[in-house]
Amino acid sequence: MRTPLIAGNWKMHGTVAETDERIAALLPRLSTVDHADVAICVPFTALQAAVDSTRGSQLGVFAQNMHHEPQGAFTGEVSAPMLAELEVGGVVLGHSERRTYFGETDRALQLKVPAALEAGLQVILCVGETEEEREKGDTERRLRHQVQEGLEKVPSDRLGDVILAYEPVWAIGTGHVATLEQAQDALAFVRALVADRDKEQSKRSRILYGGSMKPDNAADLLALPDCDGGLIGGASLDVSQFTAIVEAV
Ligand code: 3PY
Repeated sequence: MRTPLIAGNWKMHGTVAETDERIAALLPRLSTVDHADVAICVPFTALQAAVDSTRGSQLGVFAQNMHHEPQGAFTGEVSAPMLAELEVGGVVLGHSERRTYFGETDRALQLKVPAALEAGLQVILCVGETEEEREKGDTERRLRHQVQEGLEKVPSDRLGDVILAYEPVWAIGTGHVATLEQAQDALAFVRALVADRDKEQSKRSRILYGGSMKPDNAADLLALPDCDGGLIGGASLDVSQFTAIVEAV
């Protein structure tokens, strides 16, 4: 009932030329994929090229950040209507690298998530605990705070439109992956938090696992009852690895 989504988070990788090249290699490999949605999340400077070269294909294009205001004196920022104007399909919000290196707060995300939806963008809202929080037994408290704040201003009837990505911070870019039990517990907990707001909407919510997902662990993670896809870091830059993950759904 929920179409899985495999989204490649390219982070700060890819000139326009490299983006075109990678997409040209990817598209033929995805042409028979009808069991999952597939998207790439590219740097701002490559968005236009990615939109142009994926037009008419099944490959979606997401940005990796945006400001909550539609316009204004916010030097260096880009708004949701600006992304929508480029025909970008969605945006990743609250990735742990943005939280850690750029001070992105749950309060800021509370404004960004509804602003993105209002502009017609899909949203992947990332949540996840640090290693220290997990060791202290604070995982659920952290996830509760991030999910509740991030969704607070989303109208109830749109809750199921927000894609959530559970990404344990200690698994991002480290090669460490959550055990299947840790991942399923957290994914189910995230869904239960949406259900606290609206049970029916929580059945529509797509919840992804992110954090060192690779071809050799993807099938097991993607088979978890509450896993509706993956947000893929490093492996998404390699066309063969990314395709293998899509095929593992
Ligand atoms: C990773 O797997 O490293 C990610 O950051 C996915 O977003």
